[in-house]
Amino acid sequence: MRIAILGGTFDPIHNGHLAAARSVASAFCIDEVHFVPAYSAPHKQSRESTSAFHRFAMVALGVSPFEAFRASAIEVDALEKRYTVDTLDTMRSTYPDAQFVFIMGTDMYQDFETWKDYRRLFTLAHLAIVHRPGFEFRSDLAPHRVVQDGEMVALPEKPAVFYLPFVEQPVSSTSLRDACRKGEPFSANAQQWIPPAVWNHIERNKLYS
Ligand code: DND
Repeated sequence: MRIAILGGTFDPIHNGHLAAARSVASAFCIDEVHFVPAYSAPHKQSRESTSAFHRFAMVALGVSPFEAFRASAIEVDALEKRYTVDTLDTMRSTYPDAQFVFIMGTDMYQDFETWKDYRRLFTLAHLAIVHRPGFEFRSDLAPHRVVQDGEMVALPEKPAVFYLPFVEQPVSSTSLRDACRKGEPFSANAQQWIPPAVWNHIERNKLYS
């Protein structure tokens, strides 16, 4: 089985996350994509983020239309900060026969050396780095292969790094939160980037107003 993992704060999840995950799923013939909301992301102050429970709920609502997508509670269940290296170790013991692809945007890959045990991360899973507009891909960190749009890639036995330059999703959770706070007409634009069920959850719980 091939499992892709998209870790994030997801405050909120948006169509850019879903599109990036779909691109990776089709390039690598992925069976399941696990979206893993952080209880408290290692690089952020937790007071900056919406409650982990609301963020998990939004992820569950956002992924539900997609059969291969899952909302994973592995990090929120911990009720404390979890590092990606620990999450991957847990996933590997839960699914001993699976191959893993960890997805991240070029923004996150730029500071990858600051992640806990980043060298070991290269050995625990394949890395699929998706282009994020405004953030250049760092080609100096590790040998990598560039994946073309529409290409189907056979995963090698040994974990490798792949770059998907064709992902083009000009959106961020920060700008969506700001637009919601400003109200109309900004929030109407934001709504186009947010799955309808997630939008309802935000509105009913006044998450960003
Ligand atoms: P974010 O806060 O960036 O999540 O966190 C990403 C992941 O990195 C989380 O799982 C963290 O636990 C992990 N992390 C960060 C730092 C240190 C360590 C771990 C460590 O273990 O030491 P967002 O919700 O903002 O974004 C989720 C993902 O989606 C990110 O990879 C981001 O780059 C990507 N993304 C986009 N990709 C393409 N186009 C867009 C995107 N918007 C977000 N428009």
